[in-house]
Amino acid sequence: MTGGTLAEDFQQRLTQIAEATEKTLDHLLGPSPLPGETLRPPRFLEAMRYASLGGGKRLRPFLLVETARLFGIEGEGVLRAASALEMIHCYSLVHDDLPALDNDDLRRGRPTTHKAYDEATAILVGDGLLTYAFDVLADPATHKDPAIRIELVLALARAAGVGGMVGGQVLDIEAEQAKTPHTAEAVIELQSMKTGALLHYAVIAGAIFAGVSKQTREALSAYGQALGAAFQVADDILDVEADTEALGKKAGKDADRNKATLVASLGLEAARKRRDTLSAEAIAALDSFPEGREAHILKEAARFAATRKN
Ligand code: GRG
Repeated sequence: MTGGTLAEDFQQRLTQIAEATEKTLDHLLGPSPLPGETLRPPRFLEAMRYASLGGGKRLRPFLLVETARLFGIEGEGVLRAASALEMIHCYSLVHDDLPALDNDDLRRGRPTTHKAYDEATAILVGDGLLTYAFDVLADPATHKDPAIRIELVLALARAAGVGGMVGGQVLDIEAEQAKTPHTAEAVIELQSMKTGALLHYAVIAGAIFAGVSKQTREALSAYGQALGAAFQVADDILDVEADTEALGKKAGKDADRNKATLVASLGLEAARKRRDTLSAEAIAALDSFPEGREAHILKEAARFAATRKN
C-alpha cells in the first residue's frame, strides 16, 4: 500500500495486477509447445497474443487476485487462474466484435481482431483462448490439489457457458430482436448472466483458492453479484453518455437498436440511482465477513465499477 487514499491504493493495485497478468499471459502464450502439443502455429499465436495482450482494465484478474490475497493466498497459481479468466473475457470480446454479432471495428483503442487479421482467424482465436483457459486451470501448476483445480474448472465452465455468459448473450440477441420494450427484470437477469457471471466467478475463484467458509463464500457471492450488476449498468450509462456527447460511428450504428439496457427500461436518472445502490450493496456485503477482515480494496473496486469513466 502507498499510504495514499483508498482510491489511490486501488489504482496502484489494479496497475500491479494488470502488469502481473500481462506477464503471465505473455508466458502462457509463448512459442514453446506444451507437453502433448506438436507446434503452435506462429501467425495464429500472434493473433491470440494480439487479442489478449496489451490492453484492458484487467478488472476480472484484479478481483480474483485481491480476493485470494484477502485470505493470504498469493503466487503463480492465482495469477494463472486470473490469466485463464482473462482469456475467457478476451475470447468473448473477440467474438462479440465479429460482424455476425456487434460488428465493431475498434476494441481497446485498436482494430478488432477480425479487422487486424480476418474473420476466420478471429473465430479461431476465440476458440483457442476459450480452450486454453481450461488447459491452464487444469494444469497442476495452477494448484497442486486436483479437487481445487476441478472446482475452479467447473465454476468457470458454469459462469462462461449456456447458463452464464454465452446464455446471457443469447438472451441479449433475442431481446434485441423483440419489437417490444424490455422490462427491468428481464434486463437484470440477462445482464447478470452475460456480464455478471464472469465478474462473480472472479471472486468465487479467489474464495476457492482460499478454501473459505460457506458464510464467507456467500458474502463474497453477494458482493460479486452486486458488483457485476453495478459494472454493467455503469457500462450502459457510459454508452449513452458517449452517444450524447459525440454522435460517433458506434452511436449512429446503435441508435435504432432495441437494446436491452436499464437505461432503456428505467431512464438515465433511475439507472444512475440503481448503479449507485448496487455499488453500495456490494460494499455492504463485505461488512458481514465472519473473519472480520477489512476488505478495503475490494470495497474500493465496487466504487470503481460504478464510477469508472471507461
Ligand atoms: C459468439 C460463441 C460466441 C460466444 C461469445 C460474445 C459472447 C459470447 C459474450 C458476450 C459477452 C460480452 C462481450 C459482454 C460484454 C461485457 C462487457 C461490459 C465487456 C467490457 O468489459 P471491460 O470494460 O473491458 O472489463 P476491458 O477492455 O477493460 O477488459
